[in-house]
Amino acid sequence: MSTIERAEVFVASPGRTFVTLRITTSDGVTGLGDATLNGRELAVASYLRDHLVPLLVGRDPARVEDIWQYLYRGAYWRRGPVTMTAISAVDTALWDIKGKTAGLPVYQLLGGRSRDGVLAYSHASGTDVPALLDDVQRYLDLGYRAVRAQAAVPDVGGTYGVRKGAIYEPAATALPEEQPWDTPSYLSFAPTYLEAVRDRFGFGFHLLHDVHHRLTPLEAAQFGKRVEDCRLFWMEDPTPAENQEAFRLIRQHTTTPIAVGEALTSVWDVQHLITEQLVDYVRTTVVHAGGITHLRRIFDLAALYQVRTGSHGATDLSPVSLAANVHLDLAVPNFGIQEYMGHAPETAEVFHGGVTFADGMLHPAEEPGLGVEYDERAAERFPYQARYLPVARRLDGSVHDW
Ligand code: CS2
Ligand code: MG
Repeated sequence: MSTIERAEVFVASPGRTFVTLRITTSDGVTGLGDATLNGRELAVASYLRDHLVPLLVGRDPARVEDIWQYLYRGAYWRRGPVTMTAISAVDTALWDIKGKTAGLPVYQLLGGRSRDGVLAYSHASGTDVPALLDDVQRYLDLGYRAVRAQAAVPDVGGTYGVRKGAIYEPAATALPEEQPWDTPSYLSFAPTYLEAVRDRFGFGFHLLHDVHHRLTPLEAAQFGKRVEDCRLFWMEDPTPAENQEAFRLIRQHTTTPIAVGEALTSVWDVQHLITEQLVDYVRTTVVHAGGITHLRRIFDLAALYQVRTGSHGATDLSPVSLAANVHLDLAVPNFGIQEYMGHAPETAEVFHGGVTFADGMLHPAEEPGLGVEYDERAAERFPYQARYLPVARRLDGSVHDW
């Protein structure tokens, strides 16, 4: 019987920081897992190195479910982003190994193809409306059939989601940047630029928008109602989701579809949202919601309530978890859409292989496993750089949700 011989944790910053777990079996088969938690990455690296790796060596790598249960129930202190991201990385690496051992791409182990490709959306943004419209045009020209639109709010300074360089990366400073936020200005301005996008480009593609946890339930209801004629594919994270019941008020006032979940890490964190049909898309991902093993449970629960998937896919999710998500996206019956922002060129120097994009769709690699390899020699050229996500403050100086 093959056993887990070693598990290594790599922390490097090729274009941005990624934490990567590599498990190697006694047969020499390797599997990769993404353990990146933007702004708190060393906590996960330590959870893996100091607490999980000693428990993995010597185990049977084929026992994916048993190891998941062992790590989840055995922690006693359950759930939360650090614990679940660490478990996600182990789980993803074991699925990679299982695919390689079976000689099959992971999607074949998940029931095979349910669709020809995985619909993707990417991020258009601008410091003003003309710049946003140019960026939407760019993504449509690249073949995207779904585009997210975000623009800076005039006279309020830093706004969520506006790209500064080639790749949108919010964790950009050695200490948290404090960005101003003003809800009334956003509520007045954001609907106008979403309308401007529809006025310019029509309704022949999916338009998405990320509110990024910034509104109260009533403000979110106002916003959703105001943009109904824009026919958004979804408004994302309209209000913080700790109180899942808060979404009922939004639901009562608007038919704009709602997507929630990128910051949620277990089925219990989205259970009420799904079973009460308070959302239309669940955004949980392989890297933060317990790996393929747990994410497929979330997606199966969602399918019972006609909630579709819409997994997170920002630059802080590595090519490993993006690949794993696309394998799962290809197979699940209630797939909705997959976020895909691409990565910096330096990232591709370290992570070889993964998903391909063509004609608005993503495709996993066909080779056994997940189809990604990690080049640790190349990673040595990109030593870890601590970076923080911004903090938002209202104009009166009080902290707001970033
Ligand atoms: C955003 C993310 O992609 C999204 O929908 O919410 O970019 C998010 O801000 C980052 O992943 C945080 O690290
Ligand atoms: Mg988001």
